[in-house]
Amino acid sequence: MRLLITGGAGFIGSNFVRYILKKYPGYGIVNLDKLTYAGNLENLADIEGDSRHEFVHGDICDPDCVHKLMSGSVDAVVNFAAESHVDRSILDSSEFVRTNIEGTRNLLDISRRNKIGRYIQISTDEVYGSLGDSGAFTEETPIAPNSPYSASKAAADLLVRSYCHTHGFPAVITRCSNNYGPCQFPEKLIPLLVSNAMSDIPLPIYGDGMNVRDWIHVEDHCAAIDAVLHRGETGEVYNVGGRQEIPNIEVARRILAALGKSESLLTYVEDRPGHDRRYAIDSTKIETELDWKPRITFAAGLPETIAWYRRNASWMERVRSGAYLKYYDDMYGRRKQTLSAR
Ligand code: NAD
Ligand code: TDX
Repeated sequence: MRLLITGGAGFIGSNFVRYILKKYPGYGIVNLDKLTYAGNLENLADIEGDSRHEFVHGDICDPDCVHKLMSGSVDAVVNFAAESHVDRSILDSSEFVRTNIEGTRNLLDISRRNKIGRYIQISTDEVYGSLGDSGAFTEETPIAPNSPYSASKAAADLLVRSYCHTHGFPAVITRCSNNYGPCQFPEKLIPLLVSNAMSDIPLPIYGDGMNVRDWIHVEDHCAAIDAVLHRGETGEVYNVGGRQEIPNIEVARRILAALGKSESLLTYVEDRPGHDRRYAIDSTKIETELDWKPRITFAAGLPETIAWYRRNASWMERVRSGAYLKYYDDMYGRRKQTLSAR
């Protein structure tokens, strides 16, 4: 099988590329990524030179680029490419609308024209909005996004749904909860707190710290996407969650304890505007229909993830300083592949 993976230089996408190459030695991957601030070729350094993986620097909104890639032999598309950070969407939503909505539309149209056999839209639990103290999102929960980020993801989901309904387009949507693991950009809670704690910088806790997220290790998310890619039913939505709901302040305390740092680093800061209070995912459908379940507990996955960031302190340092952009130039200069040369 030959996959077009978009956003494969980002956090989840790069983990998925690695997951697929390891599990399916016969598969080929075309990895299309714009290399925004969040895309980092260093996340793929360990598979450099693997002929089964071809990196293409490009934009999912660019019809010519996407068409050229799809008119080769692509069997399935997995769309990770997105602007993914809620706080950034509050400051400026324009790139979220462009990439997350227009980019998805472009992929859908060109996939349809090229008769792609399977399309997976990587969505998020945030499209369902926020929960009170009890209950969990099911696939039947009405969509009620609260941030410009989640609104753009919900709009993309609705486009995917409409292409399935109107054109019989073979798409499936996954909606996953908060991921953690190696290679996550340190604007997101866990790598940000780990990085700050390692440098004895205060840990910013929004509001009262009691907002709850359902944490899933990125490896478990990759396994869920694998299950949906191979066994998911066209037109369906599959929720994916870790069944590990934890308030933010508790996450921060566990990180400090794991690193042997003082809780005096905890610093309550002004709340995020429109901050969703609680997410929880009911993933019964994928567990029963596709035989998937999360395997990595937060108790095991968090220390392992912290250990990864400690072992890769130079990765973190380069990402935080912006020096990884130089790595782009070095790596990309060597591996540059213009579409016209393909
Ligand atoms: P990320 O921000 O780490 O990576 C996004 C990647 O997309 C980057 O490599 C970036 O360069 C690329 N990209 C951005 N705009 C692009 C464009 N126009 N064309 C091509 N590439 C582009 O994000 P992530 O955390 O890995 O999330 C991946 C996907 O999973 C997103 O769609 C996100 O909405 C979804 N998701 C994330 C989480 C989470 O906890 N991180 C949870 C559920 C769903
Ligand atoms: O400095 C911080 N302090 C803090 O208290 C940051 C960055 C976050 N927070 C809080 C806000 C949230 O309640 O921690 C929680 C997690 O925040 P993020 O890491 O920004 O994630 P979240 O807003 O929950 O969204 C994430 O999960 C769903 C991803 O960023 C999305 O891409 C994904 O769709």
